[in-house]
Amino acid sequence: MTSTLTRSGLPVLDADPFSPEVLADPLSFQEQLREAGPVVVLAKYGVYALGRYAEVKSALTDWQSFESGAGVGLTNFRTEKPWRPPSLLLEADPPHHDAPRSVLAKILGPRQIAQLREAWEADAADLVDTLLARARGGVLEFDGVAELSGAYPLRVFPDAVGIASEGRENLLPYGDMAFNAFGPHNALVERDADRVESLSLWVNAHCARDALTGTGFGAQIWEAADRGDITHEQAPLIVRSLLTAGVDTTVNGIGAFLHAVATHPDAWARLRREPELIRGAFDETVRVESPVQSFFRTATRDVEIGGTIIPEGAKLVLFLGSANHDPRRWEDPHIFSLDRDPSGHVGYGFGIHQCVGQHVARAEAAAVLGALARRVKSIELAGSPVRHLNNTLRSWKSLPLRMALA
Ligand code: OVM
Repeated sequence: MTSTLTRSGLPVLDADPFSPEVLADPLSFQEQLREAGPVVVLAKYGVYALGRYAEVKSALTDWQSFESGAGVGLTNFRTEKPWRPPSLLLEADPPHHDAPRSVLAKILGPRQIAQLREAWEADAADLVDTLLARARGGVLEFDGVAELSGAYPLRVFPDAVGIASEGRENLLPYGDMAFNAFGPHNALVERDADRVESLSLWVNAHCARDALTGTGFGAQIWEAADRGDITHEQAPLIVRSLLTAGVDTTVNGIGAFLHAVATHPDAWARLRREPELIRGAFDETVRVESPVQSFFRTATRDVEIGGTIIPEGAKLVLFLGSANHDPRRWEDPHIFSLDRDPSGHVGYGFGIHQCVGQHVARAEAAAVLGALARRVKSIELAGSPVRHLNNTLRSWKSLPLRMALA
């Protein structure tokens, strides 16, 4: 791998962060990126890249200079057509961004989500009990993705939004497609080209008012439109954000946690003794695994960062996963540790776009991981886990686990 300099003295990397090899194991690319300099040019895509914690965090904070409205993927919405109408939250800037954001932040706020806790814990207990009933001699081998991390969010989140049961199998493929779409038009995007239309039709149909039952998050978004907090035209697109970003993210966060504890038996033993540490442990998982690896921004002016001027209109990619492994910020950054304070990590982003669903993610994780901690004495890998590749997500396709009942 080469690292050369442009005429302005800027380091250039030829490596492709969206290649199958780097997606499968991004740590060495990330180290190369951080070591090359605070701002690097990715030759293959002609974009700037940030891999160090300090610059990633300051670019996330400075939304005036680094806009989201031109898209937070490689595609520049000012010059190229987005694959779907832009998100009113993710792909928008103040002032347009603010009303949708504050409506959704209230609906998904910590108090609101705390009210779901008992029901979600009961659902988690039920899922885990049914799974563990298959144990023989107190031991069970199973796929942690198929049976736990990929199952639990689908069991609670679509109900909380208020969509019908039929067609929920479309949610994970749609999210996978949306997260791939932030990257380049590579084989991962091409593979789903013939599904974009049917998956989008299904998701869009479920954003309509009459497709959303009862008192769910979706119905509450429409009620906010009735109150005039947002327009009725905005409501379905805000529901679409929930259906896009609400499932794959938590599936991968919970999957990352299962992998972390299966490979750190002492941590699991401690979490069983001190279950109040589970929430912090999940945050450490989000830091170390960074289920969302990267997002792009676009410079709104010639703007200096890390001693480099990024020209107006240029795209830059912010590697959240790399920032979360920057040794300039974290001691032994690659190590999952219950003794570390992971706060300040950028796994949920930072600033005005920081994950609006993070209380949902934490509540789901706490429910399912708490249910496991009460019932399972030990967790270990029962085979080699297999990665699922995505241009943005760090994901497991399968996670063979062996659990011993308490
Ligand atoms: C959205 C959205 C928000 C966060 C992540 C994301 C596909 C989408 O508002 O649609 O990834």
